[in-house]
Amino acid sequence: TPSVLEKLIHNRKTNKKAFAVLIDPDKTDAVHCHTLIRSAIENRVDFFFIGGSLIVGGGMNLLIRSIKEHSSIPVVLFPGSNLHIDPSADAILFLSLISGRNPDYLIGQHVIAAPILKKSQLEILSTGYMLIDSGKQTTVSYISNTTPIPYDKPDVAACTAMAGEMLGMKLIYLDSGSGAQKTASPQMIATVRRSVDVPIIVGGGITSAAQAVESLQAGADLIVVGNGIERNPDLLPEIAAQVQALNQAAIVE
Ligand code: 1GP
Repeated sequence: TPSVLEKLIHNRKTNKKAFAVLIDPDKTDAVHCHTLIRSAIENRVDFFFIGGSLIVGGGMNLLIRSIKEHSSIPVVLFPGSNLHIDPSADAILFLSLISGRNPDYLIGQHVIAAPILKKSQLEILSTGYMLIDSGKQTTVSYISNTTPIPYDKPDVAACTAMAGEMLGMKLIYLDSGSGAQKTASPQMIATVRRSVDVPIIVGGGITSAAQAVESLQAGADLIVVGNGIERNPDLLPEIAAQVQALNQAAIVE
């Protein structure tokens, strides 16, 4: 199987879109998790993202093992700190919070994590992580003590993404924060898309299939949905169907 990055780059070249389901270990119990995994397999979800700003319970390893037991969908860690490293996953988003000016989240956590990651088999995905303002303060912005990029400043987002790409980052993630009232605007996504070549991940506040399509058509390569599916499990098949329809259309073109 191709690595996560290879798959995203290949998708980008062939104009194919991908869909990741975000699971917060604190918010899922075993029964709920099994239903979610089954639904993800049936609907050919591309990736599981595992994470949260705070992981209070100790359920991360159990969650990953239960996903691995039942499916071959790649598991990507989406860590809130270097306490959230688990070598039983397939890959980790090595996030540098480039929208912020807090050195700890730009490089500090990474120095501590590096020797642990080096020993693991995890695929390291160097990611320029950008928080986008969504009206109210998010947990990530509070915990990281950083200011998000203003919602209506696509140029700031574009220049930040360009700098990230020039620094060698392989992915750009536009995140409005879990449960955000609004996702990064299509205009911002499109501006970033025109400014960098690397795959773009968009997440935070996607609660309908229409919104997912809007972000993908604006230029997102991968959308991440957590809260929306937790609240309404039917959203998973709905979004998956739309992503497949877009990918069918891309083949016909
Ligand atoms: C948050 O991008 C993710 O970091 C997903 O957010 O839970 O709002 O879908 P939601």
